Amino acid sequence: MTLIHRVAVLGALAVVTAACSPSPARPTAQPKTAAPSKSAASPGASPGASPVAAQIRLGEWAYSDYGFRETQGRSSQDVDAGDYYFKGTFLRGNPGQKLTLAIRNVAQSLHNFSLPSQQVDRDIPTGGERVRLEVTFPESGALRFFCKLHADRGMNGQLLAGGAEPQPLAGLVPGHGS
Ligand SMILES: [Cu+2]
Repeated sequence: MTLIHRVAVLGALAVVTAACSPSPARPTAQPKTAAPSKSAASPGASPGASPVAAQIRLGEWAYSDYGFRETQGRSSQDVDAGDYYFKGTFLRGNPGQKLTLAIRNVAQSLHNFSLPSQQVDRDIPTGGERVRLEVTFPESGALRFFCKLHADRGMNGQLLAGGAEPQPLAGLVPGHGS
């Protein structure tokens, strides 16, 4: 078969294929990404769904652990609030450092950021608009912050001064005594 013939045959096949297709809905070429994929197995995953975080327990409180944020020398830090976590969870700063948190609710339910020793009790409404509030790192050790609605579901975090590690901290949830 000569090249000319081959081209002619292919051309004819293409015409036949096109003519036989009853509808253009089915693309003739299968996308290369048609290989088995995990995403196909979970079509119901919604964008607001949160991955399961490791929960660690420090004293009387569980913490949904979405990691550390190193904020030494910074003036602001973005934080996400979701069901039921803060991301980041453990914020490191210099002793006495002031830090503005810009907190965005990435979930469908109301959350809150509370740090009673600094008179902070702010709701974080849904919708994605960042709520800005200032916190101050302790001179040493750690301070616990929490969502007052979901602290018992692991929605806790800590401000860590210097090289302090996450540690057991007692603390009240408003409504559970004051
Ligand atoms: Cu919450």
